[in-house]
Amino acid sequence: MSRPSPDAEPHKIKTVRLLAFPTLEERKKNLADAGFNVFNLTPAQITFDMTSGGTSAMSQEQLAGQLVGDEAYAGSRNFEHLQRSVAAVLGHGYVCPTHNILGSVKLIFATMVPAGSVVPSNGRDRMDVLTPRDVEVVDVRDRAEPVFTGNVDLARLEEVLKGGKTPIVDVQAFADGQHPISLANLRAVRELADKHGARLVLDGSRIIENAWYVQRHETGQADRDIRSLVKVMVKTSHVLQMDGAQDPKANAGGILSTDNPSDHERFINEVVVFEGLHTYGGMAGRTLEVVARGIEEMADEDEVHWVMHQTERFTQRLRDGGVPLERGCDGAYVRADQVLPRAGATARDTFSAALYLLCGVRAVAMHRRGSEGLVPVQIPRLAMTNEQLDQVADAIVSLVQQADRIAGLQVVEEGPWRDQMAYHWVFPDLEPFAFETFPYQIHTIERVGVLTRGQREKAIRAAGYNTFLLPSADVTIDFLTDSGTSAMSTDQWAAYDGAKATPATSEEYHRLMQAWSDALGYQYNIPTHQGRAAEHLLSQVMIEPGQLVPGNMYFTTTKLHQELAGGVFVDVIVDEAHDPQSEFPWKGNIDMAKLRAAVDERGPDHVAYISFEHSVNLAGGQPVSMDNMKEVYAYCSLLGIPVFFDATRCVENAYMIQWKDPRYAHTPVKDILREMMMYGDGCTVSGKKDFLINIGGLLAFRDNAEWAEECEELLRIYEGNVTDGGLATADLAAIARGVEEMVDDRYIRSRVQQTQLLGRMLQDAGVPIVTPVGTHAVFLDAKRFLPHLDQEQYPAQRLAAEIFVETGVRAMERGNVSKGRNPETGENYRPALELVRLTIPRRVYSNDHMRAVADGIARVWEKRESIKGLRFVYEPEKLRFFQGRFESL
Ligand code: P70
Repeated sequence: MSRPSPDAEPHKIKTVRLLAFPTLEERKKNLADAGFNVFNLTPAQITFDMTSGGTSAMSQEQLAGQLVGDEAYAGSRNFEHLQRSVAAVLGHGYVCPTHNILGSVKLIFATMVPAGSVVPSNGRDRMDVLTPRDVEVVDVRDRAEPVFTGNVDLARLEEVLKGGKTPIVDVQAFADGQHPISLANLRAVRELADKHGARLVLDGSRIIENAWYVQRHETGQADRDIRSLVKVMVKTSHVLQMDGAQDPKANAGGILSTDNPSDHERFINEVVVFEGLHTYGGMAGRTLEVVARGIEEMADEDEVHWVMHQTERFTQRLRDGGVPLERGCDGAYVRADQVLPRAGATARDTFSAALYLLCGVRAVAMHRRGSEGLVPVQIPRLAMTNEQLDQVADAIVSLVQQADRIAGLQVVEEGPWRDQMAYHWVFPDLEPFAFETFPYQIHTIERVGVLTRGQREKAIRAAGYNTFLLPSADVTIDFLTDSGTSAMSTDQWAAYDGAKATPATSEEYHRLMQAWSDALGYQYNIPTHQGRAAEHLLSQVMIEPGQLVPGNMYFTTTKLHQELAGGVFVDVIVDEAHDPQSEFPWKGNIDMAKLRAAVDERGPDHVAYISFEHSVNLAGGQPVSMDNMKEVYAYCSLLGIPVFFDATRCVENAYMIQWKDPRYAHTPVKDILREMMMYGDGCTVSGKKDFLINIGGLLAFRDNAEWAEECEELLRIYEGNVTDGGLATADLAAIARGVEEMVDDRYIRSRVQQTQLLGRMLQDAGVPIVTPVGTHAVFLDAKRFLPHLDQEQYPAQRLAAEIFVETGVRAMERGNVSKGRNPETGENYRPALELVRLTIPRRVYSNDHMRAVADGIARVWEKRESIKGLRFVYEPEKLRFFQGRFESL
């Protein structure tokens, strides 16, 4: 098939689960406590748990489905949904739910396979549970077949069938995770089964992966989509069994489906004995729903191709690094016996223990002890980025290179099952492997828009060439803003769900007060519904009409509220901030000379306060240096002028200090932030950015009770109660957690470095951007990008539209359109900076997304000369950038 391998996830991250990074010392202790058997470790002790069963990231629709499980004993609507999705996707008319794949196996054997039967199978991994059932399982896998290594040796099968003791033929799609079967072979098996009166039972737990393999490698199947291949495979079997925790991406559950009413009748009469009733089969209602939705979604072509691309890439990287392995459909199966020949019978568990010791990754062979020396390193579907997988692969490569330092585990306790094993070990002296990656895994995904170029052309015309007017469902990668767009963590959701709502005082309020004062060190903390609400209160309380408010570049809402209170904004930012090509590292700084001049001209009494923004948004996310904060504060406090921070992006600024100021290189961001905040008297915050929440704001004062009281008075009038600021109790809980997560050094480093990465890739392609790259966004310089367009032709507006058409990326114009017209002359302002902002939401996109964006914009850059300007067809008087509409010149 000519389909190119995908360049980035066809989805964004909806919810993250934070990862643990145990130190080497902790890993040693954990291993010893676990009897050196990594099966006994828990996820809180593990960085990456490389197993695919029940560990997939769900879609947001599946997650939502958890809450519509109707948990009825009989005839639940979730069961009806399951019937519909099985019929639609698998094509079977009857379905019997089971608690998991073992439940399905149990029903089949109880109803169809009498003791003493001979069961031919192309898989080995069910031997553990089949042999104790007094059946003989015969391996009929065709070892001579090079491509479809899961094919059944038909001659051998016929031989077995002729013995007359074979009621079912057991065929696994992607047997043991490693061996795909061809459609032609499956059909031939069916014919033989029919001829000899046996049932073909297909284990479709990995049917998606098998369908993908058929599409790629079987003659004549390249043009069929995954969905139709899945259906054909299912319809070729008599009975389908499926593990809900594999392809349907649930955390448990299973199904048995068929078209044969009498087989179904046998299942449902047996299900009551072992599993539950035929309409829930041992699954919770919510699991039924998640499985039903998972089956509906699992054949999504783009998603399947992404998952398989990840697997191939991962395996290839291990191979390139010299790791002996067998390829799997869900990861790599490492030949531990070849890596650690001296370890003998304990090679697999020794490999697992050594890998955990090296880097905190768990890869574990489970079930019964056996002779095959493979350790599965499976990829939890959709849950990891390529970058994380690359690093896991590199860690394994490093382990293999150090293999001669590793002695085998010594058995202390044993049993037939792997979980019963316990060992002694002398820790080998390994060079540890440290991860440098997002400190979270993907917990839930949200599918993104997948319009064609032609459809996007239509969409942008319909939106009047204004990216604000595009429906987000049409957008592939949404870089409009980093405001309110963060992915929440599962801990935040847990706090959110656990909050006890009240319009009065809540535990969540107290917790939030504690979190804020821990993070910022301020005594008086007032919640608001978002940033501009805090700006409103502060401006009303602190500004007397006619007073100056010097600040380091304006922000729209901030300046508006200062002006509504009668203040006069004066820009005292350093000159370098206005130069998109200056490499000055602290372009957010206040120019002391400009500040002194403003104060001297009117006298300190006529200055309301200093409006001091961290990581200055409109300058390009440019940081303020610690020295500058100190100097401004030292100067102002002598004169009695208060300093208030706009601390909306204070953590990003703190990270820039850690990164760029050698004196702080080893200071945790949490401590840098506390020091920064000491050089101010209070702050306003739009919590929708750095504070990792979707709604909320803060107004805080370091120690001035009087100001706080006056603000609270206004808060009661305009916002809500002093104990919620107009926010839901649940959101208070989510903010409190977000404030703890935002100062994690790994997190904030990966956040800002992702922005840097995008900037570097664009620069490498020659695209003109504002430098140095700031913290939350990369700004394209539209004047240099489209020099043939006059500012009256709105080059930044057109560029943003063009980027959407070429790439599906939504950006925001920050130039002539945003700045507006001079009310006196009616002329456009023609600002110095004519920019397009690519703003990166937090924890939402992978670095592959960044690469896709950079490649797409590079394509626009290549054809820049053909890009024409725009003219207004509808121009609102105020804030015209939100609703304005254009047509192409
Ligand atoms: C953005 C957003 C909001 C913001 C900010 C700073 C430094 C205060 C606020 C207001 C949203 C936005 C707002 C107006 C025009 C365009 C976009 N910035 N201070 O995308 O906070 O939105 O919570 O009231 O950046 O940059 P809030």
